[in-house]
Amino acid sequence: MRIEELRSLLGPGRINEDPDIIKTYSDDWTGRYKGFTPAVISPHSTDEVAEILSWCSANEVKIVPQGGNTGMVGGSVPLDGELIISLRKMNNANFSDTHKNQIIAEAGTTLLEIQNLASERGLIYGVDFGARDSATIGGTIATNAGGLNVLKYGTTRSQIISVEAVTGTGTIVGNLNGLEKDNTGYHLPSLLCGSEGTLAIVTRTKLRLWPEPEEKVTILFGFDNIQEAINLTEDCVTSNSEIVACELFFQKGVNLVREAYGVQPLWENKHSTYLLCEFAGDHNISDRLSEGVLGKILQTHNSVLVATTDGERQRLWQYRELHTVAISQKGIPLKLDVTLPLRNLSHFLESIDTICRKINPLCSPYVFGHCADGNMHLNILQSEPKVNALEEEILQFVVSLEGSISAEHGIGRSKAPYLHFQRSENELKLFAEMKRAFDPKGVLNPNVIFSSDN
Ligand code: FAD
Ligand code: 2HG
Ligand code: ZN
Repeated sequence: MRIEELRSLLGPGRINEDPDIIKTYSDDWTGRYKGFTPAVISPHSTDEVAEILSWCSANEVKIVPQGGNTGMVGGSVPLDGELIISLRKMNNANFSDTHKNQIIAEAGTTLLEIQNLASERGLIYGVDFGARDSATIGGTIATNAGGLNVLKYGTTRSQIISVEAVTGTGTIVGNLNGLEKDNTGYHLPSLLCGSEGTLAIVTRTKLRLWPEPEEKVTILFGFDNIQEAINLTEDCVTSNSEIVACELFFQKGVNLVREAYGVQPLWENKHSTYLLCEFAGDHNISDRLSEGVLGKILQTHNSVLVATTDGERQRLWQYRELHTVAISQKGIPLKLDVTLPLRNLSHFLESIDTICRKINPLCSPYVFGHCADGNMHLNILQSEPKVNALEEEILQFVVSLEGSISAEHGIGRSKAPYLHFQRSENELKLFAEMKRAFDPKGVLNPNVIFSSDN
């Protein structure tokens, strides 16, 4: 590989070959994917991204786009020795001159930087989740990240008004016009959301912001069975327009969070199931909550904690948000991220232990997730050596229940061998043709979404 040629094209300070530094880019957050790369390239502008990709294309050099490297499906890791292009140096973000409720951001800006900027104008960005301080806006577009507030604001796809990107040949496409209505042919922002760096590298975007709610109330419910929690979820989403989050988790996960962080037990550990609901809107939400369906439950259900201040709300959220890190402290889990229709969710949740133990009696599954979206995260500790059998059996089960094998983390490398469980042969052929149109030399993120097994 003629890295020197690329260095002379880009100028100094763009290419890092220091083994100690590039190691930190080569392994992923989960610890499951460990790659290797000759160099990490850090462009400072869209034109530089275009230079890099046109050089890669001309020389047929494969390259992996990377943002915060917090992805959960191995999509940002150079498993076959590819170059890494890191967008982290491109991290400017400002309010748009043309639309007061829009931010124009470079791809490497973190979610937290966007959220902080939005709050300067009393606005919020609709996507939020635990990795907010490292995940980048480019990475969230590439994975179409979901998170905690999809119920109210939608996934990343619903926040992106315009996008600028560079295709596999080094061609700059898109615009930053920020027009809410722009039906001029194919919609590039929609197409690139969820494309996982296989079609183009996102360089800049225009994001839609929302008015900040005046008040938030967070309520934690303890239950003794799953169906009760699902019923309450359905009641909330059908009767309350102020609900923004509805998160499900279980005592087994709370035990791990308690062990890792020493948080207080919930109702003396007597419940199996927890539902965390958050409401946001105009002042006096609590008064409105005391009316209607939810009001009855609040009056009659014994295990309810209501939080109205930021500190109290955060105290309740930590039981849910710390699951991922607490699990990682115990080992490297097999991670599955699936959606089930709500009508099939309790059957899935009640079956999962038996399915896992049938394949590997020693494995230890943890489940938690975004209940209103039917999106469950299944983290299986001690999954070795039957990882593939576990993945296959569980994902087939999800498909048989009319669910999805990837809810919000994407396909990456880890789910690529299973994409045909859900997508038809005709669709996969069309995907391959789209990939060829954007990246004819196949330099961008090889083996992500597309697997040689498909
Ligand atoms: P990376 O991990 O660097 O890359 C992810 C993918 O995007 C890769 O395929 C990469 O090649 C591609 N990519 C990166 N940047 C670009 C670009 N500029 N152009 C084109 N392709 C690019 N995800 C959720 O959806 N919801 C959650 O609730 C959630 N919670 C999380 C909590 C924790 C504690 C952690 C560690 C992760 C969580 N994630 C969640 C997963 C992860 O943060 C998201 O997938 C996020 O979108 C990845 O962003 P990133 O910048 O780290 O991307
Ligand atoms: C969450 O919702 C994230 O907390 C991470 O999507 C899920 O760790 C996981 O599997
Ligand atoms: Zn999630």
